[in-house]
Amino acid sequence: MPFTIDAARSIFPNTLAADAVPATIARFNQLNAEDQLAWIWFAYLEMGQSITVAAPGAASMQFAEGVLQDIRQMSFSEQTQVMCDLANHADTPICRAYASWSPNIKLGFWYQLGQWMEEGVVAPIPTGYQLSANASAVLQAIRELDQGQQITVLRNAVVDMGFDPSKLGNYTRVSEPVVAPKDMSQRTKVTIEGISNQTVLDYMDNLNANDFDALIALFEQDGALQPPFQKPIVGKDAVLRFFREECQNLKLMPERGVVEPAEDGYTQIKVTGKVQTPWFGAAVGMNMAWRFLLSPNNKIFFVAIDLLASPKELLNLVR
Ligand code: 45D
Repeated sequence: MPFTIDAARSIFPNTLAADAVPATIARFNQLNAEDQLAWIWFAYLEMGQSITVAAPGAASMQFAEGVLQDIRQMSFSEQTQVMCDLANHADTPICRAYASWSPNIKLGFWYQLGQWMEEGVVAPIPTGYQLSANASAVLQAIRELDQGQQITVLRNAVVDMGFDPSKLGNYTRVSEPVVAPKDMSQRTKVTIEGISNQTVLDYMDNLNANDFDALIALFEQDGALQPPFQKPIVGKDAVLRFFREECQNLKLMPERGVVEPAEDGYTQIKVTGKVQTPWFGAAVGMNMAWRFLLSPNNKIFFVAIDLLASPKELLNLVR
């Protein structure tokens, strides 16, 4: 076999990803739990002035309902303890439940807590809370990112909280039910300047239609998908599970691309464009690249999805 997943990861090496995102997360992780919670609160408040969550119903919350109601009944100091435990990755029943949830459920959970903090039902960040000097510096760092990068930092901060899922042993993963694929009459077709490859066009259209069965059929059996700032997810079964658990209701708006032959009959294709998440809708268009490596029979052997460093990168199609 000519290509390994590892080799595939470095196609189009000139693609500049938004390294500021993991850098900001790394600095955030150095803060203590109180500072982390206050930091997210302030970042979220500031962002809320320019972008608001478009679809609070983006996650169906019945799965977190039990834990949310338990927290609602607690005293302020118990609630604060729960939030600190989550930031500290502590080993508690709530932190374990949290670890079993999909990212969308985690986001919905915090969205609800944030609402309750505003309403005074859940312990707020104390008025006049003074961020440490480090936390203030990290807050300044997120201010300097574009909106797509800001929401990615917040998302990743939330997803990392709770008990470490790899230490859970056998557990039931909790994610939202898979919605039915869009009706054929409701589907749209993308057009990508410079790209007529049907696999790439079908990838975009099927993901936009939540048609994960058609989508996964575009992959090689041992194919892989690498989400932004993550390691590749390898093999059709794992990729399909990822689509069902984490990729509902995205809107992909690819703009342009380039096709080049690679070794041994493979083809590499880079596409750039925007992606919207159901949480923020049209309010935030993330600048993204897809780097595809297609096998000789035109199936996806590898695709990396990158959050780009700047809008300028949308035009960077060079190898
Ligand atoms: O701690 O082609 C409080 C793939 C304070 C699939 C709070 C993709 C205390 C293949 C404020 C209460 C998926 C890879 C916390 C494409 C506290 C593919 C709350 C890409 C935490 C294109 C904070 C998809 C809150 C992409 C409520 C790139 C924060 C999707 C909420 C990106 C933050 C989606 C929210 C992103 C962030 C979504 C709602 C970045 C949502 C971000």
